[in-house]
Amino acid sequence: MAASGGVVVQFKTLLYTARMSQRLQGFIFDLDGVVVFTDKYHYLGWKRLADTQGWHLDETIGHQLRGVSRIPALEVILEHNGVTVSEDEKHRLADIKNEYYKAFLRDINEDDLYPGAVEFVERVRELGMKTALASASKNAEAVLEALRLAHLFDAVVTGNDITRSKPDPQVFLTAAERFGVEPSRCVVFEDAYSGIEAAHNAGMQAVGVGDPARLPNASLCMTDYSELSLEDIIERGLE
Ligand code: B16
Ligand code: MG
Repeated sequence: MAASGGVVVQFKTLLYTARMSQRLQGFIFDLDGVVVFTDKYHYLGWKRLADTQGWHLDETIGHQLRGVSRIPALEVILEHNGVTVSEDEKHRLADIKNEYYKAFLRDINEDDLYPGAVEFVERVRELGMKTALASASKNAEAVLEALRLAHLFDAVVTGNDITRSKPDPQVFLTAAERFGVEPSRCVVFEDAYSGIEAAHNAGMQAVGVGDPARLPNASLCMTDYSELSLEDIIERGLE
């Protein structure tokens, strides 16, 4: 009994040492545009608001809204249009956009999932990594629930848990704290320029999800999860 107990202890020590030598231990996923194509519905919600107000909004401006919290996103659109409104009016307009967005959410289904994302998160978990969902969206829980994704994550941080918009690192630092991994051992998957900045501001590495031309600040960019060599990333990080 004593001998087999000793073997178990040695095995656990070996496993622990192997884990500690790994560069990464925590994988943090943004939601909109990374796990689910709800980024499209955010854009269409803003576009509908802009059209009703007679404001210009195109996809180039739309990309600047990625990852940006609700009121700051509205302020980007107002600034592009040279429009000034009161704080109360900003909240009224943002509420209207949110209703448009929620109407799109009523119909979301598995076709809205980013191909390969769920399988990728499952593999990450099988390899013993901690996983977190970190989104600026106050609607993130509703999306996770509608698509039954919550079980994939050890921690979930949403727009309801944070007070500062990306590029502030708050959303990612909160995720790291919740799943108990040092920020320097975390990697963030992000579709937003501001989100990559936020990851770097948190002292984390970042994989850009989307066109590298719009994510020049990411050290690695991809559009297909099956392109990534997960074991290499875990051992060596992105450098
Ligand atoms: P809500 P993410 C972000 O989510 C979206 O990219 C961004 O377009 C949106 O304005 C923001 O959430 C706030 O969303 O209005 O639903 O609270 O990309 O951080 O998952
Ligand atoms: Mg996003």
